[in-house]
Amino acid sequence: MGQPPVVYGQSERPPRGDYSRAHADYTCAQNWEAYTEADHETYHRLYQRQVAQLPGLASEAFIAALPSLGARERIPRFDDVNEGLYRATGWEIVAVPGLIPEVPFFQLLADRKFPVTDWIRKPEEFEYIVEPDVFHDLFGHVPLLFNPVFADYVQRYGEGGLKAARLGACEMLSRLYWYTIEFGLIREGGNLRAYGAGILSSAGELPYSVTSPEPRRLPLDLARTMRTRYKIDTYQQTYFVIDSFQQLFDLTEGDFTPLYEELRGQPEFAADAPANAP
Ligand code: HBI
Ligand code: FE
Repeated sequence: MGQPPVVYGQSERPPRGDYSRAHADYTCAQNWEAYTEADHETYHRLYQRQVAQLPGLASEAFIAALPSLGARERIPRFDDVNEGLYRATGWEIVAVPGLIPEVPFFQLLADRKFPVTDWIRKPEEFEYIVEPDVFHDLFGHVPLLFNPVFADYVQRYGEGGLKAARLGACEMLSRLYWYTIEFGLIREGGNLRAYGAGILSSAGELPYSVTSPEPRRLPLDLARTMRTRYKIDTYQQTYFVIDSFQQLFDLTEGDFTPLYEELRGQPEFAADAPANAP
């Protein structure tokens, strides 16, 4: 694994991670001993800031599962998280050096293994990083993997990804990932809440996504989601809202092959297209 992979959404800048540490499936050992006191301090500060604003903005399922990550003061050992996670849903987290190519990414999800980047941002990147780090991957993604229905959705997404790769439909399917697992909103007991990891790990986008009058919030619709472009360097201009994790799981039950065929002939929606755009 000498060469770092080229993955979607990345700039010309080479990725930060050291991919020579990775096995053929892109996983590596979590280099826990290498974290410095400053690294743990960065994690602690990010955690504190985020946890303080979860009530009223984050999904109850997320809030309930967050303590399963362990003490907030230090970057957890992934093996410790796995004891509880495997017991809860049969999922495990595995360390990776950073973003990995789509097919190995989908394969890990299909095997109920969630790849978590093991390095943490530098203090000067506290507010914004271009690549996902351990705070985004762990704090943002892992709590909901303790939810059985959501966990099954992510596995099925991985299986669908392997199929989409064979059909040349990864771009369409990646938009579903983006608008659900990364930036999804859910209606819980009549209230809007965030469940997407990109939102939950962002201090600014968490209140913005739930309360700002600016962005569009549309009911999740597979075809619309797969046709809607997205921005990776600004808050989202469109969010898709679900009513339950069961809805998400049920939506991905069928074979997407005919849908991909149909959508190939149709124009895309801009990231900020109005709800009734043609
Ligand atoms: N790799 N580590 C990592 N994390 C991701 O979220 C990720 C990835 N590689 C590819 C990828 N996401 C995207 O293709 C998703 O759209 C599926
Ligand atoms: Fe993510």
